[in-house]
Amino acid sequence: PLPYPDRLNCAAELLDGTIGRLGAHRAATVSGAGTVWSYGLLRAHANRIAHVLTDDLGVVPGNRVLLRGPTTPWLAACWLAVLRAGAVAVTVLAAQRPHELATICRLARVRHALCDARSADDLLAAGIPQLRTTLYGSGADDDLLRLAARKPAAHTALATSADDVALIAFTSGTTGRPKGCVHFHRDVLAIADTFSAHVLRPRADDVFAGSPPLGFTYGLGGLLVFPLRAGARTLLTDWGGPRKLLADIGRHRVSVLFTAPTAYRAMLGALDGHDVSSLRRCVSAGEHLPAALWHDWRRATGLDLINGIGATEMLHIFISAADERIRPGATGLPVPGYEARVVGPDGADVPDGRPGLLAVRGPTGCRYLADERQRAYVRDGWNLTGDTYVRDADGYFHYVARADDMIVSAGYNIAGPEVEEALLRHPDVLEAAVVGRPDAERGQVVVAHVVLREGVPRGPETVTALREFTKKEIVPYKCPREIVFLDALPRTPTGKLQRFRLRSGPAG
Ligand code: 3SK
Repeated sequence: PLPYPDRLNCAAELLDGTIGRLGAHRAATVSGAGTVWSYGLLRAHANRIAHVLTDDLGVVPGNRVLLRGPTTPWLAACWLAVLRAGAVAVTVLAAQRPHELATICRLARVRHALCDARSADDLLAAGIPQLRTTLYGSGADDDLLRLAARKPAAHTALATSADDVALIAFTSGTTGRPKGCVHFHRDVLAIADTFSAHVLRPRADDVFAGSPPLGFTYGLGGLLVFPLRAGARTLLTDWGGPRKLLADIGRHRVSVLFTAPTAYRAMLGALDGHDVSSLRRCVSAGEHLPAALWHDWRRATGLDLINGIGATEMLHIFISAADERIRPGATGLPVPGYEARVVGPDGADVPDGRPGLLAVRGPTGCRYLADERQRAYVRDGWNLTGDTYVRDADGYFHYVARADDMIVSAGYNIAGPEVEEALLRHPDVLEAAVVGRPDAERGQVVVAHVVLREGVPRGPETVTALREFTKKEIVPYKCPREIVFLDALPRTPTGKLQRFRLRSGPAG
């Protein structure tokens, strides 16, 4: 167990703790426009906002506060303020629409919202009863930042318990029905003291950047919690595509990068003329990382991608590997502090080399907010993530597919990601998603959805070329029966593929 005291406020640890160890003057955040805040200034902003929350808005410990806005240092200051005040942060994505915001507020009993003025329309349009929304960045008299400017820079963070709720992170998974995942103050530090401390191993002189938003726990950990715990600097700006991220890496001398395989692939296609020599750690999570992409990134940059699997339910990454432990194509080993197994439907261990369900446990875990799906996710203290994995004889974990994405065709089990990897090795293929479509004769048939590189014709000659190609790469029974060309694959706002939409047809 991690040695946390009973009284613990993670936001105080991330600010006062880091300042106590390293001083208040070092740079903490950088905005997209290049404005740098020191740790001292970030704490002062968070403290002033905490005063507004408690003194002006009537927020009391345990109240849930919705946070919505683009990724900026102000959003980070609001998040820290909510936690310092002992309230609970419910950070949502800018892409979430009014009905989703209303559902989240209903499920989490949210009564207050702090919202960037640029993201206000959908929240106000949601017409959420009893929600008191305070805007920041509006310039109005009652703007949060105006109110905060009148408050003292000093504030004593509430002495929350290590097991008090710090945040509720919503996931709609890849299937649509939102679930709130409850995480405690100790969980926020635990992700920094496991994956970050033992696998990522950041330094105080690092500069973090990446694509996931703070409303996705991948971004919250990678771009806020880990850098603050390490006393490092973090660039807080929205994802603006591969070219912008590459330009930011050069401009801000970014050394630690958090993004997903799709973005690494897109960056490879846009690398020319960009200086990425400052990078030293590149983390890939959110989706399966094919071995071919790992090698392509290494060839182009000289850097070894640190693969990992995380989940909103677990808060962050629990299987990963860095440096000499990396095995391209494998996700890695359990992060120190976590245990992982591969089990059958009865919960018994499956022999190494055979596919089964991934089961993990460690300092963080799933606590769904009043949701019956908790029973299926946590069994006998093990979290069943919904992924099919194989563990090899050396203890490495290899991703096969999402458990509900296995295709059974004429009695054969086919993992969509293996077929996708084969397609992605073809130079004309930019993205691929493979699903099973019901078929009277075979049960299911393999259907590939492909995004082609610019300029490649979408005609039958490309279909034939891709089918011939995959037949040389994988056993023929796994090859797609049908290939559909799309402009883009359907994804969640956090970038995860929504296969269920492809199963019901490309327009589904
Ligand atoms: O959902 C994910 O894929 C994820 C990955 C890394 C860290 C956190 C999360 C939620």
